[in-house]
Amino acid sequence: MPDTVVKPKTRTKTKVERPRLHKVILVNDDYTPREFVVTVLKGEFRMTDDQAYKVMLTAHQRGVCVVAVFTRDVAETKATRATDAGRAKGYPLLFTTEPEE
Ligand code: TYC
Repeated sequence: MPDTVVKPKTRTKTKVERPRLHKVILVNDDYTPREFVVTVLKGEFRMTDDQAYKVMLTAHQRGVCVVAVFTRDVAETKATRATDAGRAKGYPLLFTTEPEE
């Protein structure tokens, strides 16, 4: 009788998880002109005039507004660029990021 050869039946399942998305958040302040906020939103986040105005107004009225969600790198880069655009003009305009739940 030949020895019984037991082949282990294992399967390797590769699980790829989607990268967590991060929100870019616009923070209100008392000094940055509304029109400038709209210009930055349009330039950095490819928004229409209408979309940008609504986001600016929501931040103005409620204190903050979620602008958009991206992968972490993109969210951080855009938030930094948009904040720097304000700083270059001497405004305290601030964009922050936080991971989505
Ligand atoms: N509050 C500013 C003003 O009255 C306008 C503003 C809106 C600034 C949104 C920042 O995130 C902001 N001039």
